[in-house]
Amino acid sequence: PKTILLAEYAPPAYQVSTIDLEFRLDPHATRVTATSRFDRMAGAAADAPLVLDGAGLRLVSIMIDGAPVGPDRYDQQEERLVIRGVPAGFVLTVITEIDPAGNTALEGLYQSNGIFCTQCEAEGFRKITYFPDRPDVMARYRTTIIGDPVVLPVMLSNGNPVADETGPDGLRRIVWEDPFPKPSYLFALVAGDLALHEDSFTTISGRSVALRLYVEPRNADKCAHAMASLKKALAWDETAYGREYDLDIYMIVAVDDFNMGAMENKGLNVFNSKYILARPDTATDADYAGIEAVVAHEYFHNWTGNRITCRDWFQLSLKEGLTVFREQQFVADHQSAAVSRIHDVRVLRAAQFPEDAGPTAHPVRPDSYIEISNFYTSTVYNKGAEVIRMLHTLIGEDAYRRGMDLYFQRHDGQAVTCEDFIRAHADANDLDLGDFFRWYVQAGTPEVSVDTRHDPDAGTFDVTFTQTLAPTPGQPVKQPMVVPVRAALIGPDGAPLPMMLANEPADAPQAGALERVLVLSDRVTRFTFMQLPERPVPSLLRGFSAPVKLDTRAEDADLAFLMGHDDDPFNRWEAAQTYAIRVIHRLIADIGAGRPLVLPLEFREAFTRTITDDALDPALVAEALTLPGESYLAETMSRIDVEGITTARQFVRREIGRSLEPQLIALFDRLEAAEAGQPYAFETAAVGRRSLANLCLAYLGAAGGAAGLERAERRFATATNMTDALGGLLVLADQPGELSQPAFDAFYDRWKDEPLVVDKWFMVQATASRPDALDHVLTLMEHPAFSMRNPNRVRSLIGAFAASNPQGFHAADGRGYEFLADQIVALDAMNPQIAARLVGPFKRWRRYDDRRQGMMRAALERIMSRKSLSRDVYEMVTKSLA
Ligand code: BAL
Ligand code: ZN
Repeated sequence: PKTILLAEYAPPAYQVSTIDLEFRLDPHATRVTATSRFDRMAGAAADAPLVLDGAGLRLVSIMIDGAPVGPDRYDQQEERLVIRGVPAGFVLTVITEIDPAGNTALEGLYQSNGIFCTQCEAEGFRKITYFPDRPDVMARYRTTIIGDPVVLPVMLSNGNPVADETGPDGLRRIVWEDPFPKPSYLFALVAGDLALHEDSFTTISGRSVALRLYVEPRNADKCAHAMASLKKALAWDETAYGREYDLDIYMIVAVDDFNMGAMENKGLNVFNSKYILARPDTATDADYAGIEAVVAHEYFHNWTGNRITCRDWFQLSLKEGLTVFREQQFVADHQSAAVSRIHDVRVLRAAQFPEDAGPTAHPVRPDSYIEISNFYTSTVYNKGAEVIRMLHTLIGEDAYRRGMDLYFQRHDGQAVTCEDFIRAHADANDLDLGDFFRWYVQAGTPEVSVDTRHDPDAGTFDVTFTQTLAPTPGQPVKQPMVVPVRAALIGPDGAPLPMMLANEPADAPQAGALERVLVLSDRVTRFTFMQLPERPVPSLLRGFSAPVKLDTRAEDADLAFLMGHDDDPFNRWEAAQTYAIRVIHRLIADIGAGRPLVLPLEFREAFTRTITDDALDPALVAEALTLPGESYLAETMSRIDVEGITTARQFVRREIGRSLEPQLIALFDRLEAAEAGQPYAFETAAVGRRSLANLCLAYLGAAGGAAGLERAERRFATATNMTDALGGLLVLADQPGELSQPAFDAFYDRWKDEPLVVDKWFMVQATASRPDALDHVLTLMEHPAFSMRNPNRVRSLIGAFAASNPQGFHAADGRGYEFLADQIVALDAMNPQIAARLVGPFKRWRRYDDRRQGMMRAALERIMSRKSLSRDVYEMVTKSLA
């Protein structure tokens, strides 16, 4: 497979102004006629051939300006069609035939439960017709869909319907026109038997927009939350970014088989049903939150992605990082801001930090790829969002808005680069952001260490930051990054102190502020603060103002102080996490040395103070008391100790559950009583209460006491919403079979007709801690409800086991590795994108002990030895082995 390089980007020789697409729908033989107007670009050679992308197509015919083009004029290559001797301007008509029902890769046009639907990002359009399938070719689309109206009563494409008639043959022809030029990746078509949930929104300028949500008829009662989320998103983008929706119809379709979470096709989003369907008894609070976030995310793409798109796929973060940041701002404004920031950081640490430290580390703007589908990564999305957040922090809200306004004004209708985005902010505010751009081009997570020195006589407090950035594949030497550190100095009474820098005029912009943004731009940066006779406790990187690993070298006592006093809720949580990580690391060392395990008294006391403080927000208490996940703990160790992490973490959970049983029961009962009789509402306070109640139950379950298990059984059996039911089930799942199996059986029996709930049933079992974890997964693979063709199901069972059941996956006999390798090979023949995602758990193989390293490498080599691997899996495996 060929490596594509950013350095080799060249603009297309021909542009397309309009494309007229006609689809004669048939499950196995859909005929596609594409008629496009091409014009040679200024500067292109007169004999430049026309290069079209196409894959898996049956070519029926080609015409130029109505005249057939014979095989002597074109070469049909594996994924390209090259036509020679074309005029400067012409109309090309290509007829192809495709097999949607046989399309298991779910790229291009395929069927999900009989519904025709498309997924064209990044390079799926080439599986529909021959076309310059690249984002810098933007054309106006007119789409005719021809099908049997009895089987396909709903037929949709981008834009507005402009004609609709049923012919004497009984077939319906509907024509859609999208007035906005767009790249092929934003094309969409849907046809099937779908129920409509409709509403409307009046935009800021008074236009009425029809909002249409299409789902399979059995799901008609699960649309209200997605629709409410969509309306919030339309309103929010008007006030927060001054962006109004631009078409008369906004459509969303939910399908069960979907590789991604959702897709922002112009005016016609197609969604994984997981991010649309919700009813209190079928969806958890986390599902409700996910729906609100993803519906908003796809809507925000209308401006950041669709109106202004990427010049090439290396620029993916131009739209994704920015849109994730916009989504995060929206969520912070609608849910708990502190909790949502904690969640952002949890995701970053669990997924992106390991990626940055592993064999597939790449910059936010990658400079090479083999298969672009492999670059829909946490680095491009989540670290990309952190980069926009840092820009916002560095220049401030007003300057950021000026920069965004200029970006929209300057580049509307264009396909642009990350440089264009940063230049808009620099030009709008007369700033030099050249060094900041390093965040786009250098991979790796900077490590920042802090040294402090207090001089009571002089009343000065020095804070010295030292940053390092380790080499990553292809980048042996790095420049220092521009790191914004939001900071405060907390006095002994818990109040933040004025921050005066030495040699700073009293009227300097941030002089004396209680919180400041300190900017690190060199390897070592020192700040001296004045008028501090008593040593303050620094609160650094507040709100996680930069995606770095910060080592404050704080004493345990300082961490305990910040846990109780920091006025930044994120840093209170962070202090608790840092403290918990230290405790777990010390326990891991004790396990290694054969010492008896003891939970430190001060840690237990800090924990007790937090759960018994009624003044605290339950949601934040739940976050503070949730131990760092195993993946992040693994990330904090140079050599990952699988058994040590699990044993130490389990020990802490069990000890807390045991030693604080009365307090946890009292708190759980109080929270449950507060909820009793209340109808379910996805509302911040109620979500916080459910979250904390389930956490109490989890600790009680870890201790295994009768009172806790009785509560888990009762909650599972009597819950009226899925959040509570799952809270109970998760506790029962880790208990012996006589407790867990009846619960699983009852759950399946009740929910077997709800695919998204059945996914949960698979996932809870795949991640349960049980000695026969792999054998149980193998049994579940034979269950009639399991299917390799459904990505959600694969993620729920195989993906969840490999990524979130470390005891099972990393079992010392290596069977977990063999299992995953087998599944990757099997899936690669069906759905390469999903197969490549499953390689993820192998990527960190060099961080494990020698025996596991050997077994994981052998599993990767076995995959490599297969003939005809997809580009997707080939790239992930070769990079992992390199
Ligand atoms: N563009 C792919 C799906 C998403 O990030 O919105
Ligand atoms: Zn996106």
